[in-house]
Amino acid sequence: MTRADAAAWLLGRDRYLILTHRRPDGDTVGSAAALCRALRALGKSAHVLKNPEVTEKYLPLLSGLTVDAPQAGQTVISVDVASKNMLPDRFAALLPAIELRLDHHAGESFTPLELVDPEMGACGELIWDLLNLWGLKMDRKIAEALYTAVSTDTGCFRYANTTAHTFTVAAACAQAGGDLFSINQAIFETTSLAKLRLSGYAAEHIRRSQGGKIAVFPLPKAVETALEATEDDLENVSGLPRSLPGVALAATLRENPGGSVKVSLRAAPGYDAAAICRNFGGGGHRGAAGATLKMSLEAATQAMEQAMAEAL
Ligand SMILES: [Mn+2]
Repeated sequence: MTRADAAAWLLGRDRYLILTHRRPDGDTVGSAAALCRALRALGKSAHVLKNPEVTEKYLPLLSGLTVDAPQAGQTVISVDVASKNMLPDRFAALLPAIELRLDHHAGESFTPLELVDPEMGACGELIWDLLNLWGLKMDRKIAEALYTAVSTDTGCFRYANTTAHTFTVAAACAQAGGDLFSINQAIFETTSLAKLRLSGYAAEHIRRSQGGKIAVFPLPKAVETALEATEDDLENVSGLPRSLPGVALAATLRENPGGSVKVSLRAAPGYDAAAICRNFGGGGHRGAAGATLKMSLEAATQAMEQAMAEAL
């Protein structure tokens, strides 16, 4: 679909139920909140399906917008959900009901209709384009939701996915009266003791190879527990190995409860994180991608080190 197609399609329907992804980040939550408020401003009924994994930092964005359970006859759409595996388990039964996916991940198609633009640094940028097509003016709450979406997915406008369009959206959020300073303080400046301890652990356990071009950070579940790290504390843990000088490919590996290992891979410009992750059934963007490996943490770490070395 083009943006105009999606805008018209959304205008022609009602009773929206918006789905966010597993381990929800600022982009999926901010995009869902902004789209929900925009649809309501258009006179539609719209809700975001409650995702219990949303952390305290992003929960206020969804205030007054969520419902606990789906209802019959709703128009179900997803935002920032790259693949059906990214749907929370409790949303799985809704998969056949999702009519439209709004996203910026190239990933696999899993809905009859989709508006996907991998050129966008954040899904929130796509939502802003829809608002413009509808001629909607952002209010402060929409502006703060969209700013949260675009700032988090671009690492506060530092990652390679940041474009002029990203800044245009951010400027519009400022113009609409969003309290951007408070968002920046809460998301990018404030840290926690657990986060600082995590950095300390990372400094001692990141493994470097290929002359420092590759860095991997295996993080055992037992360590997360011992450091009392919450999902908020761990949100940007994949940035730690990448922060070392000279690193071209950086992977952070976390143990899932079921015994599998979740890999977050980051690549410097000129390298393709998604291509490496596809070897393991995953995917994503050139700069940032992920995969789930059904093996021990140590075996997954070695498998990633080998795949990354081959990709250099
Ligand atoms: Mn995103």
